[in-house]
Amino acid sequence: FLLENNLWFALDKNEFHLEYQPIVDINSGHVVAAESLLRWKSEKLGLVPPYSFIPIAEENNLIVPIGKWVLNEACRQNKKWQDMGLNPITMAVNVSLKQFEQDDFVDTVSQILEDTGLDPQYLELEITESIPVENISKTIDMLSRLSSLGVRLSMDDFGTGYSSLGQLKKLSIDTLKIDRSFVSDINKNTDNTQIVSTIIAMANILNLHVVAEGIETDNQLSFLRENSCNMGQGYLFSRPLGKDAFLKFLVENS
Ligand code: G
Ligand code: G
Ligand code: MN
Ligand code: NA
Repeated sequence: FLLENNLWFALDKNEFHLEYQPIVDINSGHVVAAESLLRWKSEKLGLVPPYSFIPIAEENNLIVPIGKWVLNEACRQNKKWQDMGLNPITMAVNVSLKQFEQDDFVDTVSQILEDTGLDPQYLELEITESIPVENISKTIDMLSRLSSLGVRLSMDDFGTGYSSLGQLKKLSIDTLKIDRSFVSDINKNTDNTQIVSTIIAMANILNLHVVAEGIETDNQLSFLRENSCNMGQGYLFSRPLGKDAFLKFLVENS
């Protein structure tokens, strides 16, 4: 209750900020994208981790205004880096199901792109496999309208849910992000190693981009490179960084 009470006022009190984790081209090491990650520094509670407050924000729909703030902030920051003359990168933003369910979600995204001046091709919306299949035609329609805006769509935590690679095409998905639980099993000689190489091979055939999440070791990186995975994210490259540290990383790895 304490957490929820404080969460209601967190936006007005400016207690949120974003961190950015680099997503790199596995072959060149260059930064190609960033994933924005929400952080809450509460005056009363200190730093509250996302896994504690995001589920609550989803339950009481606060994730809708919070998510809007995240989108705006992430787009604004990405435009700012471009205006500084840096190599343009894609900004990946996590979007909750609750946000997708709003009838005005596509308009909201469109308005934010207009307000911030960010070219839509540099925004990527990360959705999870929990997207509803009951009302699949409504979902397909909305994702296709988002795709028509020019923004990119990625499937987060791929492999942990039920969606098939075939479905991703119907959902206008451009990129799939292999869940880090599979990546961490690479080189432990489990079935998951085979699953990773198979996902990459099939994604390449379907012309989907692939990001391997949670890369922590050089062995995992070599395996992914040998299996033609294009992009990677994980502590091996960098932890999520504050905006100044990210800028430094971007300048050094462009
Ligand atoms: O950065 P970290 O590992 O602490 O993130 C934990 C979880 O919180 C991740 O699953 C991530 O997808 C989620 N998350 C981080 N930022 C956001 C956000 O802005 N919106 C939503 N809906 N989820 C987020
Ligand atoms: O669910 P999602 O993919 O959005 O989660 C992203 C989260 O994964 C971020 O909160 C980030 O802190 C975490 N993360 C990123 N790279 C690594 C990694 O190499 N190892 C681990 N354990 N977590 C990571
Ligand atoms: Mn994510
Ligand atoms: Na993930």
